[in-house]
Amino acid sequence: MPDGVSLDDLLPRLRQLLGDRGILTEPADTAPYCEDWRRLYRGHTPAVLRPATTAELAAAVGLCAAHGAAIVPQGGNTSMVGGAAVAEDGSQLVLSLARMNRVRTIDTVDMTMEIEAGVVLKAAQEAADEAGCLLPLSISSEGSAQIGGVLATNAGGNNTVRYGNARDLVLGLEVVLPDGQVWNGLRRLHKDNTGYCLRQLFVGSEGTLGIITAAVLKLWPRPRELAVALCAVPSADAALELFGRCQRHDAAAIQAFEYMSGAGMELVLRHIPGAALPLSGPAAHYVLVEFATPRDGADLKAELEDVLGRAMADGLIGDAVIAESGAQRAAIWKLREEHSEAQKRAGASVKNDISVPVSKVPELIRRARAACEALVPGIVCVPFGHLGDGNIHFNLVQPPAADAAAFLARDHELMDAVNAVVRDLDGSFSAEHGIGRLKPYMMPEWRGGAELELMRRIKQALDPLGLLNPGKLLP
Ligand code: 2HG
Ligand code: ZN
Repeated sequence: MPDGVSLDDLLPRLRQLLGDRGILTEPADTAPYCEDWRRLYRGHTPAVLRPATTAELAAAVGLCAAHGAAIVPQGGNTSMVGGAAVAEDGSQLVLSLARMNRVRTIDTVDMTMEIEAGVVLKAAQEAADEAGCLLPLSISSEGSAQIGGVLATNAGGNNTVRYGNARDLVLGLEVVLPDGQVWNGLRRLHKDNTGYCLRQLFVGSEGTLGIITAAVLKLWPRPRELAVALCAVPSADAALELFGRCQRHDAAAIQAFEYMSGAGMELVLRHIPGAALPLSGPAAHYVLVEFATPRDGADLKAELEDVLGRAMADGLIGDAVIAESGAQRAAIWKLREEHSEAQKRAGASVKNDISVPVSKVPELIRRARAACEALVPGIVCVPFGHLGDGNIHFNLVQPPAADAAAFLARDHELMDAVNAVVRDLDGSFSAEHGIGRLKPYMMPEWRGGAELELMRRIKQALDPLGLLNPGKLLP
């Protein structure tokens, strides 16, 4: 704890406020909150706070502020950049949103859902589905990630190509400010020009400006038809050309357009039980394309067959399969969604969540691969991701026989080499995972000058004591 913070006084008060279910202090209970999904950071905390309501949360934050105690807000703890990692020195309390997990309302006329921050994304999707609607946010960690964290990091995911990023789905927010005040901005208006757009300030702020406690999200009609295909393609250039053809065929039908490399697919097939390649053999590059529509009788499968058949005749596709059932669709998506897990099981890895203009994705993959192979011979390059919006996860797995710690010690060198290519292609060093604790050091070079200065002023105005998620986002 920072000087002057008395836990002896604060913790009993927090327990009184939140009740025994609302505070964990035993090391065995707090441990799961102190390690991130990638196992890059292992910290220590005197307490995990688990309020059940916005009022409880606000009162707890107010108490912490009065005591000068720092807080790390935490949802599903699935950050790829240590966005919810707690410090090693025991100076920060974890604030878990997990108990605030109610879907408050779904309005099928306004096509909105009001939902609490601790609802797991998959549960939110299912609730929307039961109401005949689609919540189009879809990310690989949706079985654990919670709405609050998803919004605080402005997650992107598989459907950005059609519906935008998390921020594009937010109509309203409820936020607890660093001093414990509650801002209720749970409006569900599509037009509301009444000053600064505060909700967008909090989306993507990674828990450094306020704690998102609830949100109003936009919904869409649930698709009646879905068609998904897995294609083996000869090159990333062919994948890009195929994307262009799908767009020209029917841009509005594309719900996802994902790229995978042969190396990534190989890791999934090796490490993930039940994963099987539904093609005649392995390939160097793959595309997963999904069409969806709320229209009845659209026959999207025939549409997809038509586009893919012509692309095959022109040599853009070597082999392809279109799912015939929901189970086959899920099996194809599993090959894509298990990429991170397979990579984790394969050993130490360095991740680059980068974006470039869509047209430059093939060049990015080529040049970043050359740069990394020159630095670490035998390195396994695993580019995959959201080709349709230009966001590639240019991930790197240690050479099979290498020492994991020695490989990880070179993470900055590898990330900087990839980022040099990204910069040259007018891209971004963080597309959808945020900055967290891993990447603040990159901010001055990429966002320095007036941009970083503005961010610092905003932080200072909202959280002058620097108590919310210290050490994240800003250098
Ligand atoms: C995905 O697209 C996630 O599956 C995770 O953004 C990517 O492991 C990663 O780097
Ligand atoms: Zn992704």
